[in-house]
Amino acid sequence: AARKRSSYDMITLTTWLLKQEQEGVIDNEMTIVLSSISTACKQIASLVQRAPISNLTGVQGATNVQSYSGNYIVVFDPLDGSSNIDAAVSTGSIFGIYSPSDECHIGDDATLDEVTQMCIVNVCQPGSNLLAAGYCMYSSSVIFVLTIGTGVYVFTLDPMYGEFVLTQEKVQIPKSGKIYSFNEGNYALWDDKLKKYMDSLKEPGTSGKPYSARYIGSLVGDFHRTMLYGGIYGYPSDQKSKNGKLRLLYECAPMSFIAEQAGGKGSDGHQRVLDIMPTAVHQRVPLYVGSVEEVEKVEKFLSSE
Ligand code: P6P
Repeated sequence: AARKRSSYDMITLTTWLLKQEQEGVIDNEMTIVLSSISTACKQIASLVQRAPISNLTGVQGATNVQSYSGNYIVVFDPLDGSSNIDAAVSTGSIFGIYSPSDECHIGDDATLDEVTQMCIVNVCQPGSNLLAAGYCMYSSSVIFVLTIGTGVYVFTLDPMYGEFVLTQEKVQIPKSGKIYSFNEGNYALWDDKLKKYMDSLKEPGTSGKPYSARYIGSLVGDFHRTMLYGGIYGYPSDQKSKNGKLRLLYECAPMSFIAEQAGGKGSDGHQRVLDIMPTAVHQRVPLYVGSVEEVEKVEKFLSSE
């Protein structure tokens, strides 16, 4: 488990980012981009927490965006799991940061449409190119999780003074975990090999205890619990959704990068999510993410004869 920090040696996200910049791990522009994302997440947190009051409910379908600053491309899913807002169930924002791919040559006189198109071209890169990724979970606490490629760091919003403070560093996903997080309502639509895997989790086995099912229906909440407690989150393909439901660029790749940085695994059932070369901005892929042994177990079932 990651080393927890006590309250008196508080390090804010701002201080932590400046330290990374001072040590040359990130440059000043990355510091600014990440600070801006954390500010946006604080604003979303305050909107989400007052949703029923300010009639924000029913906000489904917030737009997933790509934006382009000087040296960085940001993919941002501002409110993943937004259908949970009306019931005040956890939601989250997910982000990933890339360098512009070397095909990107945007002329100074480029039109907005050309810049947008080039941004889209730029962002179609494998997740292995991610420079940073993270999410903000809006739940009983507001939790900002970040990796810049040196492990996974967890910051908790202290409402007393509106700052994210470091509460866990170098998080490690347990190598195995007996919690599975799938929408079993889709069971009848799944591949037979996946059904066999799912059935195997319900056998008590030598330990005498079957797995426990936990499903929030919000990727950020289900992922965060999986990262801290171990286990597996999955959104498989099925007869209706041939590539599953989750988006590669701004859900599966950032979460897989975070999982790998925490010693876990992110797979589409057959290959590493971070190796998948996107062919479309809103492309969907199946996702199995969490403890290494749990992801490898489902991969084994899916590749069996
Ligand atoms: P289902 C939310 O819409 C989302 O994109 C993820 O946050 C969540 O894990 C999944 O879809 C839930 O989908 O089909 O189980 O309701």
